[in-house]
Amino acid sequence: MGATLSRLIKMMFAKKEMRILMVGLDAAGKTTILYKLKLGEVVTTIPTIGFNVETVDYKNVGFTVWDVGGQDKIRPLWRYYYQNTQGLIFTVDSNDRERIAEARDELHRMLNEDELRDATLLVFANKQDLPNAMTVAEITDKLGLHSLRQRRWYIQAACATSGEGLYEGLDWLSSNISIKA
Ligand SMILES: Nc1nc2c(ncn2[C@@H]2O[C@H](COP(=O)(O)OP(=O)(O)OP(=O)(O)O)[C@@H](O)[C@H]2O)c(=O)[nH]1
Ligand SMILES: [Mg+2]
Repeated sequence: MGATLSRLIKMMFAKKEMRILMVGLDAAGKTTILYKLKLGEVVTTIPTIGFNVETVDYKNVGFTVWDVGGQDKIRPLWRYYYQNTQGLIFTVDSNDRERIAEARDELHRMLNEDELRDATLLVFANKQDLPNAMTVAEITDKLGLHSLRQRRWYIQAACATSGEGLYEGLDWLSSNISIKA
């Protein structure tokens, strides 16, 4: 009994680690989000060829975030990052109405992968500062999120440049991923 209790207490206070894969179409704002979280600053980005990886510490959780380039030619590389992913962050440019169907297809293709079966899904509806941005409700609909079965998912309105919504997203992830302490 005592051993179980001390184990429980340890689990509650130990720093938790979470492996996060962040993908989405090119120019959605993934790298901007990563460095806003890591440095608190808006960095000047260039399209990511390959990946960036950073650890973001927030509320006793160390999020290891893999930010993988989203240009169409390099999207086949996403799958090399699937293994052990606990949380999937799918970032959408809320202003990009022309490519929202393409984003939906990429998202659903990925969610059908066996390796991502247990991954929790957070969608960032990014670039909410732009006047023509689609709302969260519209993006939820266009991405077909309500059709997802056996998937924990959440969509968060965000603006990477101001930082709005980013920590709310991490909050949701931290309380909705089964974590190994
Ligand atoms: N207005 C606005 N612009 C943003 C926002 N987030 C990112 N951007 C801009 O969008 C452009 C693309 O951002 P990136 O972070 O490089 O996009 P990415 O998703 O990493 O793109 P790839 O690496 O090609 O996959 C940059 O010019 C950013 O400054 C936002 O919330 N609002
Ligand atoms: Mg990038």
